[in-house]
Amino acid sequence: MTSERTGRLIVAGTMTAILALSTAVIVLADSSSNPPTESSAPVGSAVPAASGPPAASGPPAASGGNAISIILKTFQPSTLTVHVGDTVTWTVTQAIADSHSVTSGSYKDPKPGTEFDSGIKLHDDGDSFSHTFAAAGTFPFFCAVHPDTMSGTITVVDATGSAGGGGEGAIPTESKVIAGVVLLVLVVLLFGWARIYRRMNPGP
Ligand SMILES: [Cu+2]
Repeated sequence: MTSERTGRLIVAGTMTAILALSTAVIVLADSSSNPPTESSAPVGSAVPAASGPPAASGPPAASGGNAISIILKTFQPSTLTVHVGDTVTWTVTQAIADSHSVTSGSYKDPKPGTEFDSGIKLHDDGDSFSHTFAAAGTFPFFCAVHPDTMSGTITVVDATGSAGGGGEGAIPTESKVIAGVVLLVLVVLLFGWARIYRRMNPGP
Protein backbone atom coordinates (compact mmCIF):
# COMPACT_ATOMS: atom_id res chain seq x y z
CA MET A 1 0.00 0.00 0.00
CA THR A 2 2.55 2.56 1.17
CA SER A 3 5.20 1.42 -1.30
CA GLU A 4 2.62 1.45 -4.11
CA ARG A 5 1.68 5.01 -3.25
CA THR A 6 5.36 5.99 -3.07
CA GLY A 7 5.87 4.39 -6.46
CA ARG A 8 2.97 6.31 -7.96
CA LEU A 9 4.27 9.52 -6.46
CA ILE A 10 7.74 8.93 -7.93
CA VAL A 11 6.26 8.16 -11.36
CA ALA A 12 4.03 11.23 -11.20
CA GLY A 13 6.93 13.36 -10.00
CA THR A 14 9.14 12.05 -12.77
CA MET A 15 6.50 12.78 -15.42
CA THR A 16 6.03 16.29 -14.08
CA ALA A 17 9.77 16.85 -14.04
CA ILE A 18 10.07 15.60 -17.63
CA LEU A 19 7.22 17.86 -18.74
CA ALA A 20 8.72 20.85 -16.97
CA LEU A 21 12.20 20.19 -18.37
CA SER A 22 10.84 19.59 -21.89
CA THR A 23 9.05 22.92 -21.73
CA ALA A 24 12.27 24.50 -20.50
CA VAL A 25 14.15 22.94 -23.44
CA ILE A 26 11.64 24.26 -25.95
CA VAL A 27 11.70 27.73 -24.39
CA LEU A 28 15.48 27.64 -24.26
CA ALA A 29 15.74 26.57 -27.90
CA ASP A 30 13.31 29.28 -28.95
CA SER A 31 14.97 32.02 -26.98
CA SER A 32 18.43 30.95 -28.10
CA SER A 33 17.43 30.96 -31.76
CA ASN A 34 15.51 34.22 -31.73
CA PRO A 35 17.84 36.77 -30.14
CA PRO A 36 20.89 35.71 -32.23
CA THR A 37 18.81 35.92 -35.41
CA GLU A 38 17.63 39.39 -34.49
CA SER A 39 20.90 40.76 -33.24
CA SER A 40 23.49 39.04 -35.45
CA ALA A 41 21.69 39.42 -38.77
CA PRO A 42 21.42 43.20 -38.80
CA VAL A 43 24.86 43.71 -37.26
CA GLY A 44 26.46 41.06 -39.44
CA SER A 45 25.02 42.38 -42.67
CA ALA A 46 25.52 46.01 -41.76
CA VAL A 47 29.23 45.69 -41.05
CA PRO A 48 30.23 43.89 -44.30
CA ALA A 49 27.95 46.19 -46.30
CA ALA A 50 29.68 49.21 -44.86
CA SER A 51 33.24 47.93 -45.22
CA GLY A 52 32.86 45.62 -48.24
CA PRO A 53 32.23 47.91 -51.18
CA PRO A 54 35.19 50.26 -50.55
CA ALA A 55 37.56 47.31 -50.30
CA ALA A 56 36.12 45.25 -53.16
CA SER A 57 35.47 47.93 -55.75
CA GLY A 58 37.35 50.96 -54.47
CA PRO A 59 39.02 52.18 -57.67
CA PRO A 60 35.95 51.72 -59.95
CA ALA A 61 33.61 53.22 -57.36
CA ALA A 62 35.82 56.30 -57.11
CA SER A 63 35.02 57.17 -60.70
CA GLY A 64 31.31 56.79 -60.04
CA GLY A 65 30.78 53.62 -62.06
CA ASN A 66 32.25 50.55 -63.63
CA ALA A 67 34.92 52.22 -65.71
CA ILE A 68 37.93 50.79 -67.49
CA SER A 69 40.52 53.11 -68.97
CA ILE A 70 42.34 52.40 -72.19
CA ILE A 71 45.84 53.73 -71.50
CA LEU A 72 48.36 53.32 -74.31
CA LYS A 73 48.12 49.57 -75.05
CA THR A 74 46.54 48.48 -71.76
CA PHE A 75 43.15 48.11 -70.07
CA GLN A 76 43.19 49.54 -66.54
CA PRO A 77 41.90 47.76 -64.57
CA SER A 78 41.86 44.66 -66.72
CA THR A 79 39.55 42.77 -64.37
CA LEU A 80 36.32 44.02 -62.87
CA THR A 81 33.52 42.44 -60.83
CA VAL A 82 30.05 43.91 -61.35
CA HIS A 83 26.44 42.97 -60.66
CA VAL A 84 23.81 41.81 -63.10
CA GLY A 85 22.34 44.88 -64.77
CA ASP A 86 25.50 46.98 -64.36
CA THR A 87 27.00 48.85 -67.30
CA VAL A 88 30.75 48.82 -67.88
CA THR A 89 32.32 51.65 -69.84
CA TRP A 90 35.70 51.49 -71.53
CA THR A 91 37.20 54.92 -72.31
CA VAL A 92 40.38 55.94 -74.08
CA THR A 93 42.30 58.15 -71.66
CA GLN A 94 45.73 58.06 -73.25
CA ALA A 95 45.48 57.72 -77.00
CA ILE A 96 48.08 56.31 -79.33
CA ALA A 97 48.35 56.31 -83.13
CA ASP A 98 46.38 53.04 -83.37
CA SER A 99 42.70 52.57 -82.80
CA HIS A 100 41.40 50.01 -80.29
CA SER A 101 38.46 47.73 -79.93
CA VAL A 102 36.66 46.25 -76.97
CA THR A 103 35.68 42.79 -78.14
CA SER A 104 34.17 40.00 -76.06
CA GLY A 105 35.90 36.64 -75.96
CA SER A 106 39.52 35.95 -76.84
CA TYR A 107 41.59 36.45 -79.99
CA LYS A 108 41.87 32.66 -80.01
CA ASP A 109 38.09 32.31 -80.42
CA PRO A 110 37.02 31.39 -83.94
CA LYS A 111 34.20 33.90 -83.62
CA PRO A 112 34.90 36.57 -80.98
CA GLY A 113 32.62 39.51 -80.26
CA THR A 114 29.40 37.55 -79.95
CA GLU A 115 28.60 39.10 -76.54
CA PHE A 116 29.72 42.65 -77.36
CA ASP A 117 32.04 44.40 -79.81
CA SER A 118 32.83 48.08 -80.17
CA GLY A 119 34.53 47.63 -83.51
CA ILE A 120 38.00 49.07 -84.11
CA LYS A 121 37.12 52.70 -83.65
CA LEU A 122 38.26 53.79 -80.20
CA HIS A 123 40.99 56.23 -81.16
CA ASP A 124 40.94 59.59 -79.44
CA ASP A 125 40.93 60.47 -75.78
CA GLY A 126 37.36 60.31 -74.58
CA ASP A 127 36.22 57.75 -77.14
CA SER A 128 34.23 55.17 -75.21
CA PHE A 129 32.22 51.99 -75.48
CA SER A 130 29.66 50.68 -72.98
CA HIS A 131 28.02 47.34 -72.44
CA THR A 132 25.31 46.34 -69.96
CA PHE A 133 25.60 42.86 -68.50
CA ALA A 134 22.18 41.22 -68.22
CA ALA A 135 23.31 37.84 -66.93
CA ALA A 136 25.80 36.49 -64.43
CA GLY A 137 28.96 34.91 -65.74
CA THR A 138 32.57 35.47 -66.68
CA PHE A 139 33.16 37.58 -69.76
CA PRO A 140 36.66 37.85 -71.18
CA PHE A 141 37.39 40.71 -73.57
CA PHE A 142 40.32 41.95 -75.62
CA CYS A 143 41.44 44.53 -78.13
CA ALA A 144 41.46 43.14 -81.64
CA VAL A 145 44.38 45.40 -82.58
CA HIS A 146 46.58 44.72 -79.54
CA PRO A 147 45.55 41.29 -78.22
CA ASP A 148 49.02 40.62 -76.78
CA THR A 149 48.84 43.38 -74.19
CA MET A 150 45.15 44.25 -74.12
CA SER A 151 42.84 41.68 -72.56
CA GLY A 152 40.76 41.36 -69.44
CA THR A 153 37.77 39.79 -67.77
CA ILE A 154 34.46 41.10 -66.44
CA THR A 155 32.95 38.93 -63.72
CA VAL A 156 29.21 39.45 -63.34
CA VAL A 157 27.59 38.24 -60.11
CA ASP A 158 23.92 38.20 -59.20
CA ALA A 159 22.47 39.48 -55.93
CA THR A 160 22.38 36.03 -54.31
CA GLY A 161 25.92 35.27 -55.35
CA SER A 162 27.35 38.23 -53.48
CA ALA A 163 25.00 38.02 -50.51
CA GLY A 164 25.44 34.27 -49.98
CA GLY A 165 26.35 32.53 -46.74
CA GLY A 166 23.43 33.31 -44.48
CA GLY A 167 24.05 32.59 -40.80
CA GLU A 168 20.59 31.10 -40.38
CA GLY A 169 21.84 27.53 -40.36
CA ALA A 170 24.27 27.95 -37.46
CA ILE A 171 21.74 29.02 -34.84
CA PRO A 172 19.26 26.10 -35.21
CA THR A 173 22.21 23.72 -34.98
CA GLU A 174 23.18 25.32 -31.67
CA SER A 175 19.62 24.87 -30.40
CA LYS A 176 19.62 21.23 -31.47
CA VAL A 177 22.85 20.59 -29.57
CA ILE A 178 21.44 22.21 -26.41
CA ALA A 179 18.19 20.23 -26.74
CA GLY A 180 20.12 17.02 -27.31
CA VAL A 181 22.30 17.53 -24.23
CA VAL A 182 19.27 18.31 -22.03
CA LEU A 183 17.42 15.23 -23.32
CA LEU A 184 20.48 13.09 -22.56
CA VAL A 185 20.55 14.49 -19.01
CA LEU A 186 16.82 13.70 -18.69
CA VAL A 187 17.34 10.08 -19.76
CA VAL A 188 20.21 9.68 -17.28
CA LEU A 189 18.05 11.19 -14.49
CA LEU A 190 15.17 8.86 -15.42
CA PHE A 191 17.40 5.81 -15.09
CA GLY A 192 18.68 7.13 -11.78
CA TRP A 193 15.15 7.56 -10.44
CA ALA A 194 14.17 4.08 -11.65
CA ARG A 195 17.16 2.62 -9.80
CA ILE A 196 16.29 4.46 -6.58
CA TYR A 197 12.65 3.36 -6.91
CA ARG A 198 13.66 -0.27 -7.38
CA ARG A 199 15.98 -0.09 -4.37
CA MET A 200 13.26 1.47 -2.23
CA ASN A 201 10.65 -1.06 -3.40
CA PRO A 202 12.28 -4.49 -3.61
CA GLY A 203 10.07 -6.97 -5.38
CA PRO A 204 8.16 -9.65 -3.41
CU1 LIG B 1 44.30 48.28 -78.53
